[in-house]
Amino acid sequence: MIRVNPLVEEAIRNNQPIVGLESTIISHGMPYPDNIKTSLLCEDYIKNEGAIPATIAIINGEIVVGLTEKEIEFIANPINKIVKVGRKDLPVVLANKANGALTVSATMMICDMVNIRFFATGGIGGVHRGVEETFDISQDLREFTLSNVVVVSAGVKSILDINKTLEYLETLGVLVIGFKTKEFPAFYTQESNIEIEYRCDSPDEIAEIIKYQDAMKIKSGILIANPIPKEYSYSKSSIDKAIEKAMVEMKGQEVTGKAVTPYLLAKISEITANKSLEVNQQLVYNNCRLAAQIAKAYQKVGGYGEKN
Ligand code: PSU
Ligand code: MN
Repeated sequence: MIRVNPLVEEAIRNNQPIVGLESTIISHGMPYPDNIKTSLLCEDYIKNEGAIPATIAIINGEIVVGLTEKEIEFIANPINKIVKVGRKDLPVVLANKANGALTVSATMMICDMVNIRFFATGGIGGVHRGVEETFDISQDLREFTLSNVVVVSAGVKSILDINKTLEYLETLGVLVIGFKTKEFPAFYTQESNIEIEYRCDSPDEIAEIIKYQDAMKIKSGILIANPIPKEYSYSKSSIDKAIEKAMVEMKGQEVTGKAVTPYLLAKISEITANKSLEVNQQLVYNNCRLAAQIAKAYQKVGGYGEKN
C-alpha cells in the first residue's frame, strides 16, 4: 500500500536527515500552476540544507512517499480530482483506488509509519473560530498525540481561534516551541499577542530536546512554531481585516467541514490580490529550511542512531 521512493528509502535506511512534505497545501491550498513551482522549490530548499525531501500523496490508490516531479505535477492539477485526505479518510481513498492529497494529520501518520521524523508545512489546522456552534476542530491537533513526528509550522492562521488551539494542544500534552520567539506566530504575520511557554534559538537546541524525548520514549508530536520572516510578514491589523471579510463571505455560502480551510485560503488570496499567496509561499520555504536544519542537528547529536 505504501511505495517509498528508492532514494528516500535508502536515506531512511542510512539514518540520513529527511523532511516529509504534505500535499494538501499543493492540491487545495494554492492555485494551479503556481502550486507546482512552490512544491518543487520546497524540495530545493530542503536539498540545499543537505537533507532529503519526501512529498507524500496517494496516487491511484497507492500511498507514495517521495513523489517524482511528474507525480507532483499530477496532484497539483485540479483536473485530476484530488481528494483531501485526513487520517480518517485514508482507507476509503485506498479502497477506491483514488488520488489524494494528504493533510497534516495524514502526513504525520505516514511519516511515523515509514520512520520520517521531521515534517514541514505552512500552518497546521486547529480550533476554528465559532467552535461553540460548529464544533470544528482539525484532526491535525489530535494527531500530535498519535504520531512521533516533529512538525515545523508558521503557527496557525488567524482564521482559527489561536487561543483555543493552544489550549487544546496543552490539554493533549503537546510540546510547542517557538523558534526565536515567545510570541506564537499567526501564519501571515509574526504577531498574535499570544505568548507561548518555550523558546529555542537554534536547531541544535531543538535537537537536544528531541533527543531527551526519545530517551524517555515519549511517542508524540512536537510543534515548532516558526514565524514568517519579518520582510514578508503582514501587520496583524491588515491581515485581520482580510480574514474578517473572508469569513463574512463564507457565512453567506454555507461552506462547511473540510471545505472551510481551502475556501478561506482562496478567499483571502483574492481579497489581498494574491499578496497573501506570496506570503504563504515564503513561510513554507522558511519552514522547509528550518525542518532540514533540525533534521541535520538531530543526526549530529546521534538522534537517528537511537531510533525506537
Ligand atoms: N496550511 C496551509 N495550507 C493548507 C493547509 C494548511 O498553509 O492547505 C491544510 C493542511 O493540509 C492542514 C489542513 O492539515 O489544511 C487543515 O484542514 P482542516 O482545517 O480541514 O482540518
Ligand atoms: Mn475542520
